[in-house]
Amino acid sequence: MQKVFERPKGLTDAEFSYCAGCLHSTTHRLIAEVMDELDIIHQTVGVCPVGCAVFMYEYMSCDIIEASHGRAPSVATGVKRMLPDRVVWSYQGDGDLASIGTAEIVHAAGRGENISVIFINNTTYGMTGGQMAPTTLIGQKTTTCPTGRDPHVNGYPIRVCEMLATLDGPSYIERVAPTSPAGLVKTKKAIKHAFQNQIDGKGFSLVEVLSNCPTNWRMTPIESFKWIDEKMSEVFPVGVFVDR
Ligand SMILES: Cc1ncc(C[n+]2csc(CCOP(=O)(O)OP(=O)(O)O)c2C)c(N)n1
Ligand code: SF4
Repeated sequence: MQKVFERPKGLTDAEFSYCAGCLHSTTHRLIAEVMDELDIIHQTVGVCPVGCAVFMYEYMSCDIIEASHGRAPSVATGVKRMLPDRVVWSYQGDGDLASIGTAEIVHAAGRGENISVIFINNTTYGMTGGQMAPTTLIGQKTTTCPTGRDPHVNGYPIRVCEMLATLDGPSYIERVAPTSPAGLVKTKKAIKHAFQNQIDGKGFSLVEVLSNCPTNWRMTPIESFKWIDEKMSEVFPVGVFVDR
């Protein structure tokens, strides 16, 4: 019998610890599929964040390094500069990348480091109980803003792609939403483009994935996909911001 669908080699046999319907799992799979297709598992180094993806080293077949709070782009920079023949990617949530690691991501992008960054924006600190993140939408309720984000008290959401796109360093920046079959195909294509850019020596790439946190959003997975498509993508529009 012909096999038409199988577990990518880029994933280990470990079971994901993510909540049901969480797009962290889907995005892991897409990264693994891209590593398979580019045949780069044995020359790849991933850098994990703090947050729910902290256990990513259990799931990926490539080498993985754990970085402390927000420091993943700096760790990835060090690895890539020491081992320029490796494909080096970081995987970071919005609490990790857009809050604690703001300086690291801005300067790695500004330097045009030849690394690929996968940025998971779920508008919340998932792992630590759903606190407000720099990407939390105006009016969105979280455990630390139970009446909804008020811009006069809590400030406005930060758009990472738009902000980094003002710099000369990045070679590729795209925001995607894997909430539909078409969105999944686009997300995988974007991740592959970010990895290929690095292999071609083009410099810094970042793919922002509009993601969900059904647990802390208090939604079913299907409701969370709808919320991404209807509410989140209004503030964080999908599209290509830089490709050169
Ligand atoms: C003030 C503060 N500093 C540091 C931490 C440590 N910490 C643990 S998980 C995490 C980030 C979680 O959010 P995110 O990066 O969005 O990942 P998610 O869990 O949503 O995937 C942080 C910052 C913390 N909880 N609070
Ligand atoms: S807490 Fe949220 S982000 Fe973390 S695994 Fe569960 S659904 Fe995903």
